[in-house]
Amino acid sequence: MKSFFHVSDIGPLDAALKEALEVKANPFGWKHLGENKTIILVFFNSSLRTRLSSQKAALNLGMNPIVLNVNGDSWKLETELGVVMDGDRSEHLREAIPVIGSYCDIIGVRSFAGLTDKEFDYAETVLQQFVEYSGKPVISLESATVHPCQAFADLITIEEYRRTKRPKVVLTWAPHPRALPQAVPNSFAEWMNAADVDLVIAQPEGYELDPQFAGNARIEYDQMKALEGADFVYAKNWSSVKDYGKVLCKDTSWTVDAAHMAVTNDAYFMHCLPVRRNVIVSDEVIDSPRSLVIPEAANRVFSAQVVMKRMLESL
Ligand code: SN0
Repeated sequence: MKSFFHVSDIGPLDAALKEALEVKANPFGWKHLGENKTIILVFFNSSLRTRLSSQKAALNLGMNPIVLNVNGDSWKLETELGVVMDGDRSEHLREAIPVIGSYCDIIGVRSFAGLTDKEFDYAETVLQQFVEYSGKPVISLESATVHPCQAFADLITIEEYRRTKRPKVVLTWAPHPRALPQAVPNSFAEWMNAADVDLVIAQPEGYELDPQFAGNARIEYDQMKALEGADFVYAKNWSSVKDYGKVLCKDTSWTVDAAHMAVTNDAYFMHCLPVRRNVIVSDEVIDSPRSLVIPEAANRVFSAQVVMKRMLESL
């Protein structure tokens, strides 16, 4: 596998899921693959799960993980080409990336959407420079438009907990005080569209996801109606695509609480974390036995491990 951004990069999902469950059952079974191999994980933004699960996945495969926190430990990096670098950014990606590439075999990059320039974000300008200038396989650890390691872990979790062959999965927008990227809902929708599930996206007007990710999902503007009979409720806030990066709605009636869960088919609750309690979801729902947020986060190790395993196998 050359890079990991989209569901198409992983090939048939049945095989990927089977492999994830094999890796989960035997996490150290492929430890020889990573011997004398190095992965560099570059973080332009904060992280808890991605940072730890990626390192754990690399260690399970016998690899050496090195973490670089840009803006903290390194020089501040310029990401735009053609600018006069007389500000506070000391080094350009054009030099930093090939240097990083010369020290490792695989690169993981976290680089959130800036949410000001849609064209810059949706061209995945930062991630594409890593592909172009490093010469190494690149994993998106949440980049401007996608978070594939999360979506793969979500799919593994749904596979483990589903009670029917084709569960109803509802991705519901929920309120948040800040403008957040679309990467998590984009990838979740992309992966659920590719999987054998009935996907419904519930959102207020103006929150339509880019069609390349929303695909053929049913869109519902009445959240309660969308939730009826759901087997899985996946809550997430995102900012508007149309009115790029803007918060258009703060309606707290969209916060997922017990009344929302009551109309579902005794659904499981999911969220990628970090989550704002009593903003996105009530304490009662996230603390209930139907909440999968912890097993979902635990599966982040195995989604990352399958991706790294396949990259190591094709080096
Ligand atoms: C990120 C996002 O894309 O929504 C990362 C999710 C994995 N979330 C946040 O930035 C939340 C920040 C906050 O203040 O709650």
